[in-house]
Amino acid sequence: MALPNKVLGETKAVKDPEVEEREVDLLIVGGGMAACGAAFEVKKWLGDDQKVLLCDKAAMERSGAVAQGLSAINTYIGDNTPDDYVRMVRNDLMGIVREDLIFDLGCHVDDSVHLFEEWGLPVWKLDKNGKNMDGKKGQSMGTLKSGAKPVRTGKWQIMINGESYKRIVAEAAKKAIGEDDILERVFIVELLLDKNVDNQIAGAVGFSVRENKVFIIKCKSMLIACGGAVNIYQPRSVGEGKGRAWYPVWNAGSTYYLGMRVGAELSMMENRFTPARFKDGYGPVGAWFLLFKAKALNGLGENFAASDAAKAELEKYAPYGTAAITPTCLRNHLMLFEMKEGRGPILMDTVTALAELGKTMDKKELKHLEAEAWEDFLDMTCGQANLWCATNTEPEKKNSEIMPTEPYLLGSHSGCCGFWVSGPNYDWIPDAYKWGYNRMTTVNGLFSAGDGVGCSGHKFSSGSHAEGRMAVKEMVRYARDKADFKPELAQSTEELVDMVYKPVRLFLENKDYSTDIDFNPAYVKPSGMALRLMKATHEYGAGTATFYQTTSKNLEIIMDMLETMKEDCEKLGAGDLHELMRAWEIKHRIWTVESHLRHIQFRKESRYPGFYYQADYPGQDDENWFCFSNSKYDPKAGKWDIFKKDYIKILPD
Ligand code: SFD
Ligand code: AMP
Repeated sequence: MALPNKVLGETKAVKDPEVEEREVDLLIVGGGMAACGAAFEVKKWLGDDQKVLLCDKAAMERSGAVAQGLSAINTYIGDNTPDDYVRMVRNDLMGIVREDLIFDLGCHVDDSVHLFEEWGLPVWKLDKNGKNMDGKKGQSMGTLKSGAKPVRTGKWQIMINGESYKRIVAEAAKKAIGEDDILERVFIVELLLDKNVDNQIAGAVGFSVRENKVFIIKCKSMLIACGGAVNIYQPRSVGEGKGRAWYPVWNAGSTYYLGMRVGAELSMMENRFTPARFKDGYGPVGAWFLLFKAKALNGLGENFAASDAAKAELEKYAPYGTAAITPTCLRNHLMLFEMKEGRGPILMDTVTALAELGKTMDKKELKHLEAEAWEDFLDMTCGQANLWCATNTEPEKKNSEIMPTEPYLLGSHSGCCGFWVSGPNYDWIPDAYKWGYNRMTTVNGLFSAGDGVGCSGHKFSSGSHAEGRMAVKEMVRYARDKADFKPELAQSTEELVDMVYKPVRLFLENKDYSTDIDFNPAYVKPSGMALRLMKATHEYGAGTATFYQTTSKNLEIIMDMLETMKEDCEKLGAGDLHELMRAWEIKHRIWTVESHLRHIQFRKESRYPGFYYQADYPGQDDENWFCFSNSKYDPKAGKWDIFKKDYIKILPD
């Protein structure tokens, strides 16, 4: 498949695309960490008579959140226990989590990390004197599996030289599943339920972003692992920097959209992740806080997190706020508190941190330390290193600002929105948490992993991979148990093609009516719709414009705006294949935002201060809200239902 010609522009869309129909037992939608885990694992369990297919909207070598690489693996249990992992996640997410899912993940995640190392990912090690050995030196210390000690950033995180992390993981995945069972550059638009069997997944429809072709794929079981939702709120960057974000810009909430549209129950969609990041470059802060032991200072140069005012603030959120490790949202809350009190901006004290570490180092070691500080960004957010160059920032000489970014929706990092899925079939797991197949959503045959699985954050890259592996085994079992089931679609091929190519046809029919192809009374372009969504969330949906605060009235207004946006999506126009993808992405984003805000509206408290605040319902109300909030869109009736679900504590404190 040829790449679009840069001179001629993107591949023009035509009215009547080719159609390719396929039928498999298992369909994996996505090609990121979770999907690569599934692809690596699937053929070990698949019967000779069963078929699998993986569809990624991009190219697996560099798709998803790990595209640019990462400099740490944030979940490696090692000498810790899965019990402690559950306690850490529970505390970080303010108490309401699915302990069964987290424990299960904690039992399996290290095996994925061991595989990454076996496939060639350099993991930093400690030498016998406790010194850090990175790159090849780290490899010479032996493998984690054989007992070598990793360089722990924090209790759960280990350092890697991870620029090529995704390539390594994708190579193993591709090799295991085989090139013939992969479709790259195919964007999945909608999932399809079975015509005859109620609440049973039967397939998906999508299109190639490289050639005019629609794919209709039937299956018995499916994994949706399309990552989180990015660019749903106006980013802080403007002008030429717009589009810059921390999480992967190409993940448009498809996971949530695809599942919710066929009626899969969602949980904790109100939970968002508003990460603190190096301002403007989005460089992650974990390595600086944990490995380099840097402190964040307020504008007066004070270590505000250690102040009495901060302690008093945290005590309001006990037991989480007073725990040994302050939850991520509350760390943000403290930053916002300082800024609102007029003591901003917040600075990462890189100068003192490097000077302190350098005290016991000779010149060569010191140079190496400085290189590591740069590499932290070069391995995963190289734009931040560019920004340091552009602003003459030498971290050993000049501190850098950090700032809470715009919000993201995800279930694998320090957030926990996603699907309500079945836990594994252990006797200690309450019946309300399991319904037969581990990681299956409430739609039969439809599974998720990584950012898609709700109520169990802090999986990160390694946990998402492991969860994909866990889910796919159950998918094979499901498909085998349903050997006699023959998926049948309710829609005809023509109806499906009409739906997918509607923006193209609308564009082609009307494009000559106006003098500017982007402005036309008959259609709206996706780029305009994206700006419209971002303005609305920014101002009314607790974006950065209002310091992440919203009110009941604001929510009422934005819900109304979203309704109109959804109506107007029927008039999206797309002239090329890239634009067709943008048209579908914006629809996925709008629905995802709607579910997020519906949940915020439902939960009458502010459980995650620092991530968002409801001014009418400040603080936490454990008496009424120590429970999950779940929602379900009924595809037949076109109606939403949103309700409480009991939280069941499994593991004692
Ligand atoms: O520093 C469709 N993450 C970190 N994890 C770590 O372990 N260590 C770190 O250092 C991490 N940090 C970090 C991280 C992410 C990013 C962007 C940065 C820094 C800058 C988090 C992990 O990366 C994350 O947890 C996992 O990648 C989540 O895995 P998964 O599989 O749930 O999502 P994905 O990898 O993004 O993959 C999504 C895939 O879906 C495809 N896709 N395909 C078909 N049709 C559609 N409609 C689709 N929509 C999307 C995508 O192409 C992709 O293949 S740090 O901040 O802490
Ligand atoms: P980040 O770079 O912010 O994505 O964080 C990477 C990892 O470090 C995650 O597991 C975070 O939970 C953790 N982390 C980041 N900052 C801190 C901090 N100040 N204290 C404890 N853990 C942190």
